[in-house]
Amino acid sequence: VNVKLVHKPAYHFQPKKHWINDPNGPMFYKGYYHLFYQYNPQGAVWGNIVWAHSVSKDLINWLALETAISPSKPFDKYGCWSGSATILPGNKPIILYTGIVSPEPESTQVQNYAVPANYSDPFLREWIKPDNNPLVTAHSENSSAFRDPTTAWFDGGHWKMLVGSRRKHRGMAYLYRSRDFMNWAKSPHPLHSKANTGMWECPDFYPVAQESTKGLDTSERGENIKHVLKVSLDETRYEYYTIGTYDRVKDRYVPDNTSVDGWAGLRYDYGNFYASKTFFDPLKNRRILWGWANESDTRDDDVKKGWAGVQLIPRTVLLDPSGRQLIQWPIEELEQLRGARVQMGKQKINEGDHVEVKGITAAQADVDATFSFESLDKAESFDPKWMNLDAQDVCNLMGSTVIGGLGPFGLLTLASEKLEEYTPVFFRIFKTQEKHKVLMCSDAKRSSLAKGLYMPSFAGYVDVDLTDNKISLRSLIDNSVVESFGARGKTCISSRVYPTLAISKNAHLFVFNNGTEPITVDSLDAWSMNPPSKMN
Ligand code: DQQ
Repeated sequence: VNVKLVHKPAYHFQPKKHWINDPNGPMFYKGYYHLFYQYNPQGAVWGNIVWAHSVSKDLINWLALETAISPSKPFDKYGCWSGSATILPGNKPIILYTGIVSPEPESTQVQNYAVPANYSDPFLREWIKPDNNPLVTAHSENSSAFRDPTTAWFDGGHWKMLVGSRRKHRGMAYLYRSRDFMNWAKSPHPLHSKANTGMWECPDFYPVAQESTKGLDTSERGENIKHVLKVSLDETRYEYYTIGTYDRVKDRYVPDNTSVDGWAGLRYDYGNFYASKTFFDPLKNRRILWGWANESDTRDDDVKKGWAGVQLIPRTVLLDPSGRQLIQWPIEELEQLRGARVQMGKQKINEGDHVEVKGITAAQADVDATFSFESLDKAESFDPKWMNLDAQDVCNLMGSTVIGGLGPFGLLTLASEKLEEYTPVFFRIFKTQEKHKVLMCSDAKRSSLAKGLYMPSFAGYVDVDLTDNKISLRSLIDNSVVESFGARGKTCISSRVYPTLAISKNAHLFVFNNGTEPITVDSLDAWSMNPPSKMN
């Protein structure tokens, strides 16, 4: 076994070696998707950050290009941190990014721009950082907490963009406006802020359609549009989003009263997913979300492996018809990597059963299952004490081996033959006063026999009514990645796990049920996943 490579994802986006973090400046230009990302060209730990660059025709097969932006000028001498791309009129991309102008620990931050050297090159290989940089410097803002400019939107007269920040412990997104994209003025108040959330990294702000499944360009205006504001919370390393209304005259954003604004807010992903960013894809009229998953082994492991960090599979993002949340789904292009396929016929899974899904490479697979049950009667009651806990704490208490009524049921991914190791992805359905509550878990607790790993019981609730007594689960398994989508993308959870036995050919996949109520697998399709080829 090659210890360096055994956990390396095969079909998730990753450079050959070294450290990667945030996805930056995703965009579509002249037939190609571009992805930039924070990268350390010198090692497998964070540092020496540049913008690495890859292009693709389908978001799956990639070609790595030269570094796009790296420290060289006074305005970015100590680092080229995260930022975004905007397509200006005449199909002219421009990048806004954070430059670091003083060494740690201050790491003073300014906002810069870069433009392509040659617009006729669809790969946009070479980027220029003009001498009138920086465009924006901090004044009253805290200059050590002032970064990650968004894609700009045009309101008819002005370009507007956000920069993430904080004032003491209040997280905020400052709004800047400009007529010419060069001279920027800060709006008298932030677009939005929230007490006790700390530094807002990588804000993202975009419109979503209320009565259509089309994604919207960032500058789109009109009827039946809501807005999404997502922030990445530096202190806990998780993100939350709200859905709300944007007043483009007052330049204020107000979250709906159905959206919790703060630590307990909705998350794109209840697992390992951070510094995400969306972009509008004009080719297929969709909005696509990129998110980064870091490692959850040790820093020493990363140095030994020679690589760290992965981009999760890009997801299309839509507003749920309820208007209360988003729906995410892996881009359809992923399906081209599906190889050998197995199906499980309708099958009953009784309490204590686990049934193997054979005939695929279980360490690299795409699994899509729908489970059904006779009724909700047997659901166990939800302990009111748990109302004050995170879903993650409830999953930690009520794990996959704790017998329940309706559930726990789901998949045992990356399992060793005798179940010394496994990462269960499952549902557990509770009765509450009003109706019921559905918990979804991706529990790394038993994922590995190795020591020193971070093995959290990630979990989120799923807002479904279950009137048809059915719930679906899709998991993308990729050696050390388990990326799962509950109820067709209502709740998503990504885990990073490092089995010692359940690796390569020795990894297994099972369906299980540890609830007293029998579960039926209505359908289950599983595919071995091929690695992408280089872009051709
Ligand atoms: N990563 C970048 C910052 C950003 C942080 C530096 C989020 O710009 O705030 O690599 O992961």
